[in-house]
Amino acid sequence: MSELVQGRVLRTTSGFVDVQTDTERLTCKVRGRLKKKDRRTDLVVLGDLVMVAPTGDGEGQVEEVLPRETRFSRVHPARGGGHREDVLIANLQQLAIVFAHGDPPFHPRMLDRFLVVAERNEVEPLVVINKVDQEDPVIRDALTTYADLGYPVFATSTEDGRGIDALRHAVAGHLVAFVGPSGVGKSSLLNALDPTLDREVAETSSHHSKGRHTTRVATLFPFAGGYLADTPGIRELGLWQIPRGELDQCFPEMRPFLGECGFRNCVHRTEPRCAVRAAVGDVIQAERYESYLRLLDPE
Ligand SMILES: Nc1nc2c(ncn2[C@@H]2O[C@H](COP(=O)(O)OP(=O)(O)O)[C@@H](O)[C@H]2O)c(=O)[nH]1
Ligand SMILES: [Mg+2]
Ligand SMILES: [Zn+2]
Repeated sequence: MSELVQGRVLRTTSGFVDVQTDTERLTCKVRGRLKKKDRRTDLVVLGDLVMVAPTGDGEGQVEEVLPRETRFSRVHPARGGGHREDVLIANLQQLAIVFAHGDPPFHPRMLDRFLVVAERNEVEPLVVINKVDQEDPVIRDALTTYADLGYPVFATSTEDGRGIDALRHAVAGHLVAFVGPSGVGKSSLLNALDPTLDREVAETSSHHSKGRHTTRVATLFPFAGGYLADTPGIRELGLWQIPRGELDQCFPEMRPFLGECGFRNCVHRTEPRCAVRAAVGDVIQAERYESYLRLLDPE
């Protein structure tokens, strides 16, 4: 049997995964024994570190999946109650959440949704506000909220280059995904951050609103000394469900009050003696609490 080598999963398609080792890119099958052990579809996902046995001609077999540092999962309501999770990306380190001055308008509820998903997956969120070359007092004021919460905030412009070096420095060497509404400048930012990046990323992503993303495959691109994850489904993460009982922990400013409420399973909505509600308007901003309520009971 050939020596096992370590590699990173850069692409997954039905039945095969592309693995980048130190020296080559291999098209791999996944060992049957691994599949039997666990029938899940997220057995080997984008970003996984794996041990492969090369079988010659640029092919190989995945023998082992190394433990994941993080799992970026999508949560689905399960049949019969409870939740089911699908891991979309393994070892994701950062989620760059992009909004813009001017057009399209800032959407604080959506930013909060993205932040909650990042918190739940224990991935570092980077708040990126692009198009700072344009005036927008609304977003400028809103952003101090997020900086005060301790989130890293980057003000960037692909027009005049402001903030690009700082953002590049923050993402360098990491596995990062960019999310945010269409038109905020994600593709422009990717190109500004790493001009060697395959333009295909930029082109394909901009067709998102026309539904072309449904046919794309999950791919990692070498990016700024690390990797950029381009994953169908991740752009809709604003719609992901977080289990109700876990939502409060995804708001860092609520954490000091959890366990202080009168009822142990308090969801901080109408319960008496709620420590979280008592802090709204003080430590907890009313706008953020409003986002919490919306996520708790989506229409
Ligand atoms: N004024 C200004 N416009 C920008 C900036 N970045 C991107 N744009 C413009 O915003 C529009 C959408 O950009 P694009 O990168 O396609 O956004 P995406 O949909 O998020 O990928 C394009 O017309 C860009 O030229 C910026 O920093 N300042
Ligand atoms: Mg785009
Ligand atoms: Zn409470």
